[in-house]
Amino acid sequence: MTAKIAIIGAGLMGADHARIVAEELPGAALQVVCDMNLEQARAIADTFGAADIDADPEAVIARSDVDAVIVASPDFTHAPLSKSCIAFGKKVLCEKPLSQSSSECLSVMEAEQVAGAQFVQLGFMRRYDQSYIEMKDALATGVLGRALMMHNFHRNVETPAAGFTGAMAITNSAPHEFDVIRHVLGTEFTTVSAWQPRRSDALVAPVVMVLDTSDGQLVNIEVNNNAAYGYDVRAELVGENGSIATNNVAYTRSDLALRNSTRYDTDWRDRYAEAYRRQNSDFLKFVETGEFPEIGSSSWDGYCAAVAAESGAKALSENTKVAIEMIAKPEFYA
Ligand code: ISE
Repeated sequence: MTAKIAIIGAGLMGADHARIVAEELPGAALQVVCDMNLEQARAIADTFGAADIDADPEAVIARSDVDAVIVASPDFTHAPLSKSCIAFGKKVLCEKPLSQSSSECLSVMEAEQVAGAQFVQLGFMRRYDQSYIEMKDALATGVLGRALMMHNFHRNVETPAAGFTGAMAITNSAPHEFDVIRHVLGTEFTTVSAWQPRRSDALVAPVVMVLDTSDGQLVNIEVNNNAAYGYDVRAELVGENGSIATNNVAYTRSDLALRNSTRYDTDWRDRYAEAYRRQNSDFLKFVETGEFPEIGSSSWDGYCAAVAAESGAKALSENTKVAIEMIAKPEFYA
């Protein structure tokens, strides 16, 4: 049976999800593209052959010809739309973050628990990236010994919007690190400190965070939204016996004028293309079987990322080390 999927939000990520559903997900059909901007919805629908367009997300979620939903609208709509999907018994792949407010994440968890099943998979796609998969496997086999530290760099060419702040680097970009680090290490964060160097211009400066984990590891995260040279995400996990680092994907290297060079992607859609494809095909299995994907990110994970982000933003604004305090993990998400 073909799963009919609606995409809510026809921006950058909505368009990418529409392409994946239409071109890379056998067993799924792109049913509706929904956006307040109907022209934009029409353009994406025509490009990828969607059956229909709409401007009202709630009406789309309710439609009987929609089996599952991908939410790629602005951040503040993620939790309310996920809750509507739960109310209509539809599985939802929700772009990150679930919410920038941990209490709103709790309300999504509450809705799932009342409904008695998981409905929400979060778009923390790095869990599906081969480099992080190999890093997690290396730790699990024991070859690295006990994990001691994880170093992380997250660099964008430029900020997504004018007015982007250091706090937004923590609440909008760093949640990817918060999620994938918890996933790889299998531990929770306990404290966070945050700093920014001074730039010579008005652009937002990088944010550097240091976090402790419940298992005594130290983690550092640099988020540089104005790195200028390319999209560059790296991580190194250091164990007592050795270390493992992620590589960027480069299929070729040029040797020219006494130099060799490789290229950078301009943003995450190319760098993580395969991770998105794997993530979305796992979501399709979730829709078909009702079984939550083994490595997928749940609303509990969205809550954990939101608590870390809130604490990180507080650490930055108050220039102090902040405790990361979470509720105990509900049995429901075990
Ligand atoms: C951005 O905020 C995102 O949402 C992307 O998924 C991420 O890869 C990018 O680096 C972030 O800055």
